[in-house]
Amino acid sequence: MAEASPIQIAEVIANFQYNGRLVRGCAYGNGHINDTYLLVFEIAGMGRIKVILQRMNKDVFANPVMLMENVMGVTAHLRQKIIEKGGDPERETLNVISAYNGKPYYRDSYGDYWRSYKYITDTTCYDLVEKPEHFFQSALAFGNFQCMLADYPAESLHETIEGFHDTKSRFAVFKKSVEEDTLGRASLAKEEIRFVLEREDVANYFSDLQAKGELPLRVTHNDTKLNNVMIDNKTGKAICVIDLDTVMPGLAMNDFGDSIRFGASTAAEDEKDLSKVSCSMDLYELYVKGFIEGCAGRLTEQEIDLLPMGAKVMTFECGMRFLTDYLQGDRYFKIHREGHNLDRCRTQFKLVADMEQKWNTMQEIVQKYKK
Ligand code: ADP
Ligand code: GN1
Ligand code: MG
Repeated sequence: MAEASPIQIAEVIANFQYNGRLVRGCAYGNGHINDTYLLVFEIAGMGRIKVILQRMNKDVFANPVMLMENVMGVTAHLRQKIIEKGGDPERETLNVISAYNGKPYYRDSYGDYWRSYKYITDTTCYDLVEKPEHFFQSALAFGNFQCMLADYPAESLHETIEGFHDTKSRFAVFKKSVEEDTLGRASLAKEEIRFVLEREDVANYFSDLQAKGELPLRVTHNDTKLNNVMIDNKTGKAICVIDLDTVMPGLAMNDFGDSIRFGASTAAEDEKDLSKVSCSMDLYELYVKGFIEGCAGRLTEQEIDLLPMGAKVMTFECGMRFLTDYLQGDRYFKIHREGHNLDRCRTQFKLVADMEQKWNTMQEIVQKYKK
């Protein structure tokens, strides 16, 4: 999507229920999907207030109105749970700021959809684990998130992205993009393409079990990157899970796995020096412990046994998605340099290969925390 112009952004700001004088506005965060801005308002006599403004990616989310229905429903549910536990719903879940038309979004004159959240103060989200305790905290938070949504009416959720973690279908799309090779990039990624094609069984693993009706479908987050959880600057606790665009029925193992592929990696997702990339078993173990604890006894024995598979499948799927996007001309994930998606897929495949080496250890660790 082309960048929003200052005139477009001004129109949007004028249409949200903000108070005070705008003193600052800038692009914000490291998300790959939406355009995020931080706005600072000065309210006479009350000081400065920050808010988040986001343009939803309409190429990725076909129906932003339904998406916001999900967000409103899920945040209302979480708010109730947080209040019952004596928590602070202003900081522990996202809070939507309405537009003047009363809706939780604004459609601008260019046809783009925007939404706004209260800024969660005194927190940080990390792109790499700086302190292992943060990663443990994020595991508790994502486990707890699933737990709080265990009684959410799953049938009321819209599927915001069809087949989001249907790895089997994604494999088929990948194969097609290799065959079509519309940009002639396949010759630049021969090794990576071979890596994927050799692992069709990984792509099919959960789909096959699901087809047999063996896996429970839960309300899951589906995008459990470390930078989708806000860590309190003072206490170091993970206080709020954000980026609720993909909350949909899904598999517990995938929420676990997506966190591992990002947070247990010893390097950034787009690191070019692959010698720096591996899956840390210390971080993996911390996350296993935290996630099982956060899920508070809700995971079945089979789900716990399949956690390592979740890590492998999600890492493989994400690498395959980056590679597909590279082959199709970088239309989905935001890129900041040429070959960015190719670099990203390489780190994911390096992680998958490393997990294959460490497979027995990964299984043993999980068994250690199975009650
Ligand atoms: P994307 O889907 O593009 O990843 P996110 O919703 O994750 O978009 O937002 C991108 C970044 O913006 C986050 O990683 C975080 O740094 C910041 N952010 C989003 N919502 C808030 C919020 N309510 N308070 C503080 N920071 C936020
Ligand atoms: C995207 O939105 P963000 O940046 O938190 C993507 C995830 C990928 C991730 C890879 C809606 O997450 O599925 O795993 O990039 N989100 C969507 O970093 O596609
Ligand atoms: Mg995000």
